[in-house]
Amino acid sequence: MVDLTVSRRVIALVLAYNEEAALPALLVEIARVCPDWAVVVVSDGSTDGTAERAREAGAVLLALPFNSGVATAEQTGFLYALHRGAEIVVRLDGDGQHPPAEARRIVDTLEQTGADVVIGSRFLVGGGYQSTPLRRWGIRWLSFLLRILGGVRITDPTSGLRAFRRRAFTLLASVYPNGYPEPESGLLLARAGLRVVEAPVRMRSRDAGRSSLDAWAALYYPAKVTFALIVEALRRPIVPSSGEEARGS
Ligand SMILES: Nc1nc2c(ncn2[C@@H]2O[C@H](COP(=O)(O)OP(=O)(O)OP(=O)(O)O)[C@@H](O)[C@H]2O)c(=O)[nH]1
Ligand SMILES: [Mg+2]
Repeated sequence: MVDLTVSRRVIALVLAYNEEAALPALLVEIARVCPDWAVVVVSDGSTDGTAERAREAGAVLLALPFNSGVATAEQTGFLYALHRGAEIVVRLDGDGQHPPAEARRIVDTLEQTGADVVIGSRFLVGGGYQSTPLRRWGIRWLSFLLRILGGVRITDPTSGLRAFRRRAFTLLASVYPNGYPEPESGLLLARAGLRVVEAPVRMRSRDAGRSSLDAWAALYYPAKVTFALIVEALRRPIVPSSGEEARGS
């Protein structure tokens, strides 16, 4: 068994819902490429062997009793990282689409640039998995909205491959958008005055398990997130250092 819990400075946060097919290879790859990271898998109500595969690989398993969605799973990981004193959290998808070597590069970018958050973007250099044409259309629309609503340039706002410094995940542990959280959290962080930058990454296509986004969700997603971004832009920005848990009304 590989020891995936050696360090608490950097936590690789792996979100996994029914990913028993892809998870073992991903965990072996993380241990090989990033042996100095602790690895935490959040499985909320997976009905397959996801939790067992995480345990067998030696990862820390945060198992929630029922399915609560990506946002709750991610926030659970942030809370864990906060309580374990981690300095950096890097999020990877449990379906293997986020290569650990790319995760390592965005952590390096976080450390070198002093940014609070680094988002891995598939569109800065091209290559690798770039999603379907319909989804790319939605991504471009959300990117445009983020620019006009928050003045922030995020070319890949739905990317889940992200690295967070403690200041950023402390804030997100107390305030985190529900549903499809990635674009909205980018806006929230930028409006809170945190430094959000992008770095080029290559992703892989999903070759095992099932996507949580069906054709209906691909249409519903941009509509729901557009509304959520507008509401977020109208709210008072969060102040990270004092009382971010209590947003003014
Ligand atoms: N813990 C947890 N993880 C989830 C949940 N929903 C999705 N995930 C994980 O989040 C990651 C991203 O979800 P995907 O369904 O792959 O979404 P996507 O990568 O945008 O879509 P594809 O490109 O079609 O794979 C995957 O690793 C999923 O296992 C959930 O409810 N709970
Ligand atoms: Mg995926």
